[in-house]
Parts: sequence; C-alpha cells; structure tokens
Amino acid sequence: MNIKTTIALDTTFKKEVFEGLTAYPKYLSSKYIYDKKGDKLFQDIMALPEYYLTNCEFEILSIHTKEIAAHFGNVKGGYDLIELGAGDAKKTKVLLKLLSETETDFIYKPIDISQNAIDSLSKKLSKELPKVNVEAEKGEYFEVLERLKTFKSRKKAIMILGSNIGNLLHPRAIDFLTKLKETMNSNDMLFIGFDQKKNPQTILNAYNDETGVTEAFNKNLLTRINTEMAANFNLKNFKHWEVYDPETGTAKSFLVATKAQKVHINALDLEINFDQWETIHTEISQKYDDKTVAWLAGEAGLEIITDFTDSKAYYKNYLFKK
Ligand code: AVJ
Repeated sequence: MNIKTTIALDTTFKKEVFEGLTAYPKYLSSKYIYDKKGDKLFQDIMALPEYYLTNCEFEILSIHTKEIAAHFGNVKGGYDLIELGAGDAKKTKVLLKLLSETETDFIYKPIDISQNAIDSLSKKLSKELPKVNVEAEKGEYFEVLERLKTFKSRKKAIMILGSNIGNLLHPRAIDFLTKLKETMNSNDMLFIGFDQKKNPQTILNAYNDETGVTEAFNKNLLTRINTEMAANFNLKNFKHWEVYDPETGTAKSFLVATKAQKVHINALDLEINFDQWETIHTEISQKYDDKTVAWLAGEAGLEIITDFTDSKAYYKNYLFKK
C-alpha cells in the first residue's frame, strides 16, 4: 500500500465510499445522507402528504400516551427515558408533556447523530417543557449502546421512533436488537416503531414523491461526495428509483445512471466508470408484519409485551422487555 492510499481513506465515510463504488453492483450507505442539508431534506420528507409514517406514529403516541406512560411506570428513584435518533422529538413531546404533568420522576436523554438537532432540541424543550429534566447527547447508535452498558443500575426506557430500524436488513436488525437487549435489565423497557406492510402503492408513493424531495434527499449522498471528496458527480445524470417487494416488505432506493459516464473522486484518487443504466443502491426501508417482528424479537432474545397501532393500521410501535 502506498502512502497516498493510507491518507486517502482516513475516514469511514471515505472508506465506505471507496468500497461501495468499486463494488459490483455499486452501493452507498444511507447513513451518509444526513449532513445539515440532508437533515433539512428529511424534515421536508416528514412534511410530505405521501410520507404517512410520521403522522401515523404521532397519532399512536397521542392516542396511547397514558398507556405507554403506565408501562414505563413511575418508579422509586426514577428512570432514564433514552431516545435514540431523537431529531426534533416532535412525537416524543406528547409523552414528555404527560410525564411532566403527572410528576413522573424521569430524565429525558435524547441522543442524535446531529449536534445541530441536539442543540436546538435542548433549547426548545427548556422553553416548552421547563419541568422536564433533559440531558441530551450527540452520538451514533452503536457507540451510544456501548455507553448505555455502563449505567446499568438505573431503570431505562429506550425509545427508537420513526421506523429507523427499517434501514437495517434483518440480520443487522437482529444484531442491533441483541445489542440493545444486552444493555437492558429485567425491568427495562424498549419501545420501537416499525412501519407495516400495506398497499404496495402507498409505500411506493411515500418514497417517490411528485415534488422530488425524496430524489433530492437520495442525491444528497452524491452532493456530499462532491463537496467532501472533491468529486464531480453530475446529479442530472442520475435518476432516483424506488422498488418495493410486497413479499419481503423491502423498499429499496437506487440512483440509476441515465448515461455512460466517468466520475472522478479526487480525495480518493479514484475514477469510477458507470455504464448506462448502472445502479447505485442507496437505502432500504424495511416494512414489517407481526410475524416478522416476533421473529426478530425471538432471535434477539426479546419478549413483546404489547403493541400500539394507528387508525389505519399503517404503523406499529412494539413494547419489548428482556
Ligand atoms: C429515517 C430511515 C425512517 O426509511 O422511511 C425517508 C428515511 N428515506 N424517505 C425511511 C427516508 C426516504 C426514513 N427513515
């Protein structure tokens, strides 16, 4: 290996871009969509009429607030309400409000990969829900899980909303759930949102909006490579493409090269060849049913206590214990 290669692959982002774009078929990880612009585009997606997930989960948390709070309990010594990927906590606020009104002893620990999100959330919560004790942290899921292991003594309720788990293929989801379980004590709770299988057209529309917000979101991967790795992707030469397999429940996003082209990535000292109609697979958004969630839980050694759904049964939040 020459020195240049060692320097060029100095971040995981670069390493993964190198791996994914020199593989066949090509792929990139959706976790890299989320820089400042990607965060904003995802906010825009959540406001799309086609993107039903957010409203459904909001409805679930609004209707079943009391029941969810009762499951978390109001224990002596209090508990930590840990939210992984909290974002703007729009949905969680409904629950926080109730917990605060019922004088539940808890600390809200929102965790997000975006420092931006963490800062504005802490500020907003101190104004809107001043009685809630907030300790926000920046961090990645798995890195945070490691940290969670170290405070095993206090009761925990862990929340993961937004069907974020859907970005993981089943084996990785099982691995994730297993690691979560390993951080839990027997009275800890785990509350996770899983988007459900439904009319395939409804799902396709959610990931293929007319206005092109999802396309811009998907293409932000290329924009990031352009700006952070001095590359020359021409966004116009790629088309956003979504497929959904109703049998497996897997929605997949692609960027398809509409013409043959070469792209140069300076920071990686790499030239990438695209044939016409060659693909880059960028994201999976897995859809679930009860059988699949029960299987995942079983593989991870978790028990389903109950689940909550919206009026259209588009979405479900499951409550697990160890
Ligand atoms: C944030 C992973 C839940 O897969 O539905 C939205 C991301 N991608 N539109 C999802 C996303 C395209 C979203 N998650």
